[in-house]
Amino acid sequence: MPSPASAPDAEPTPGSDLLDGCTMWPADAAARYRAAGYWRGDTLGELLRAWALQWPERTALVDDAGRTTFAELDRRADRTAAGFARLGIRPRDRVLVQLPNTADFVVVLFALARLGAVPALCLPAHRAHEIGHLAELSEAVAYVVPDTHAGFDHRALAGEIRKRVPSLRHVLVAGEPGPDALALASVDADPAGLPPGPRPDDVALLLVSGGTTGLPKLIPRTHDDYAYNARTSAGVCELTPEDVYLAVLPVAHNFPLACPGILGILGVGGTAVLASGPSPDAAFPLMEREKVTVTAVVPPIADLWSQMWEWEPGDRSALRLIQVGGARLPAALARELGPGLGCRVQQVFGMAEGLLNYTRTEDGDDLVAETQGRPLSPDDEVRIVDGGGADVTDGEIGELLTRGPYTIRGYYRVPEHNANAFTPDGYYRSGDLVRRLPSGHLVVEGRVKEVVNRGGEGVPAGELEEHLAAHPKIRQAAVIPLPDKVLGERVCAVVVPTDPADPPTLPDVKTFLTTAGLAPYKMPDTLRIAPDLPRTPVGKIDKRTLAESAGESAAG
Ligand code: OOB
Repeated sequence: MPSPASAPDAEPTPGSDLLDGCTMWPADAAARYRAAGYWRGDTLGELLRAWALQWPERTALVDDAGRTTFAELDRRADRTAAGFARLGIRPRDRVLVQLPNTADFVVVLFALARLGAVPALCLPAHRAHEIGHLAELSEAVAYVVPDTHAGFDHRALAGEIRKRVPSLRHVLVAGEPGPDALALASVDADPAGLPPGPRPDDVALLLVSGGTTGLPKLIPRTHDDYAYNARTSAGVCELTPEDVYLAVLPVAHNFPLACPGILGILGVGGTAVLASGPSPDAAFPLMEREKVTVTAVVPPIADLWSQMWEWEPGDRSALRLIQVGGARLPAALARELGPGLGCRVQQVFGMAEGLLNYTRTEDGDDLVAETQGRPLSPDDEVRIVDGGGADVTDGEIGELLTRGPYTIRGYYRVPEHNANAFTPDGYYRSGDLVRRLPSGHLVVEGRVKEVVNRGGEGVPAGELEEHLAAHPKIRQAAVIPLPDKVLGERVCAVVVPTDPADPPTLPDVKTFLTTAGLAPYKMPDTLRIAPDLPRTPVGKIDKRTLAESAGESAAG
């Protein structure tokens, strides 16, 4: 009898027809998540169908081009899916999607989900370096771009990538396609002949990892896990059909997409408003016009908004909740923000790899100001470990490891990296240094790699940044290591002053930190005053760029 492997018509083993290069949950964990009702056997495409049947005439999306009802979104997703199929795009083919915050983004996402093709969600700010890498890694067959965005011609970038990456057969342009590409609007066909959709345990999308070091990685999220992520997040934020969610961060990012973001608000029959960006110019008028009730920002935007709120005209009083996450929110700003904006504040400590922590409605002011929340799911398993991998006691700082119903078990197609990024029993090593309070809330103290090794003593950058941000003359602070002949590394604090005409001095800062009770070895050795801090595409402090420029100025 031929062995199953060599028999041409052998039945595939269950799961073996899933996207290659992905590590999925073991069968017992998957069975548990289904039994607990987390994974409900939904696909994103079917979910949209159900929403459109329930609320056909409600407004699903608002963008610069106008308003889109749920029925219209459903119809556009179907027709675009059929258009992709007609181009020869098949289930499980990867498609790079690099669209700004527009209804087109949402249509393309659902269209690919219906077809079972897999979008890799690139940020508008990604350029040839990242896109080329992601295209090669995923062997993408198509690349969807805007014509131009924020003064950049994406068609030229797409042309360049197509020359470099042989798998890339189609460039689809939202807007004017130019000579060598197709208009996204022409990706349109009768959906009657669409193939059957994907399975709930299929990969629905690939998120791009948010690290500021090395090339980005792709994060495979399944229909089941991502639907749970969005639905349960909507529950924690108490979203209702009356809510209006404003997306100001790039929607390819997990936070505005599904925490609860666009998918969460659509799932309750509410409206998603897509802003071109987070500047008060772009966001504030939309907040007034659309009576926005919920939005999500990164801490520097929260800071900017809190400074601008009372000076900018307009009635934004419908806002009831501002979610802040992506980087550490200084406690002082967390306390100012709610009274300043006249709404509730929620801290969100999340990662594209999965685990989400939220502060809850019932949490008191101190928990909301001083912690980054607690895990979303009762089945989120969180371990906090020391350098040797042993669990620390509650209150001690250690590295957060996690696994659960919406946390990946491996990045896409990087087995060597996965061997270190995950423990043998499937925990994701987040690289985040945290401590846990008795209530289960987590406090983020920094990154494992962002500990300045000062002559053998470890100074966690995050902890020092938090203390620095509490100084009245400091608006924002970032702590980086500088090379030092004696100590190996010394502590450099780069600060944006509250008043540029009256910046703090190093002795000022040291006195302040000493009064706050900080250990002498954690004092900054160098203080740099900067007008601003470099940012990643979603607005986190870009420490790599900062360290490079600080290194150059230290050398020069
Ligand atoms: C979110 O996702 P990513 O993948 O861009 O970045 C994840 C990393 C975390 O590992 C942590 O280092 C940092 O960003 N981070 C925070 C934080 N939220 C994220 N650090 C301190 N305080 C926080 N509140 O950034 C993300 C994904 C979903 C929801 C919210 C944020």
